[in-house]
Amino acid sequence: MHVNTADLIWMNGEFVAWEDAKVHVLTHGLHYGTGVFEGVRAYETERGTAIFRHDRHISRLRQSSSLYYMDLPYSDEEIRQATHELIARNGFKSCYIRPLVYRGYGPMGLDPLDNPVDVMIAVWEWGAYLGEEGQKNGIRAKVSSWRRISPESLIPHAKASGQYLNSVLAKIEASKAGYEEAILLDHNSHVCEGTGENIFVVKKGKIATPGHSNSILDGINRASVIEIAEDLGYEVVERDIARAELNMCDELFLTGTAAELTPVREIDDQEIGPPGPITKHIQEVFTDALKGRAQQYAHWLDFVEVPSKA
Ligand code: PPE
Repeated sequence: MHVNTADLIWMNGEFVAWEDAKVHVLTHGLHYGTGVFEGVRAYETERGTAIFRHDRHISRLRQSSSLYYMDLPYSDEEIRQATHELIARNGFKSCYIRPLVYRGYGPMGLDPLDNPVDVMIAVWEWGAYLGEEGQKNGIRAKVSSWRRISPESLIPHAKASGQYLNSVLAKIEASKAGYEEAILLDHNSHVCEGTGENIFVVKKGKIATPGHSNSILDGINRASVIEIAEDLGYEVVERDIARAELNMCDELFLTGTAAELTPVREIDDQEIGPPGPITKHIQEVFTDALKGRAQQYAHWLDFVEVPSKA
């Protein structure tokens, strides 16, 4: 997917031109994957540009940093303000936001503790991650031959750069085989998540999603969708999900910042069907929440002052 460029990127406290936002080739994170990041979205709403659950994303960024022994050298408020200014100065009404905290240029070798902790924030315009057609009518997914990273080797709860090699392998396998997304099982062969999305299974009106001990990334949209579903009166349980439940369910959908809520209409060449009533119901309210049309969830929005571009 090609990146739509913006004018400016925020790097270690400064706004630099997109094409000048460069690092040294011996940057630690480039060699060893020692970085953590976030994926956040800002939407155009009637009351202006709003960042969805910004506080949650910033605290997960700090949590991921700390799990990898990095001290985030900016306060939550500094990160928040930098993001606001970046969106405003790039003149975006809606965009994807990518903060990255990484071990920078310094000593080589696996002990990173003497390397600087560098921080950057980039924003760009990013459309439907799994396609507009997919978001509307559902995607075709395949259970990956790769297992999701195990907590015995890495930290599923951290959104860490190096850990994404696991998602990259699964994504390549699925796309080469002609599917839009891969679903990974955890190290105990229970359903875990997509390469960049959490997963929900609907059967006989009840909703289930893998829990924290299933090696998931604790998705912010996952939490939002659980809250919305419960508010709508649906029962949501977090539990182990067997692989076959993916084939036997009535409805299946994914959630994530990039993917938002994307239904799955086919798994391993078996038809689940077009998006069902529960998926559509939740998707509608969730989309309203993202776009600032749901008063009930207005407290999830962090508004940005964006002057119109000169
Ligand atoms: N699991 C994984 C592995 C994951 O990467 C994401 C987000 C989620 C679950 C959902 O989390 P949340 O966004 O908090 O609801 N994936 C990000 C990266 C996508 C990318 O290609 O880069 C995202 O959606 O921004």
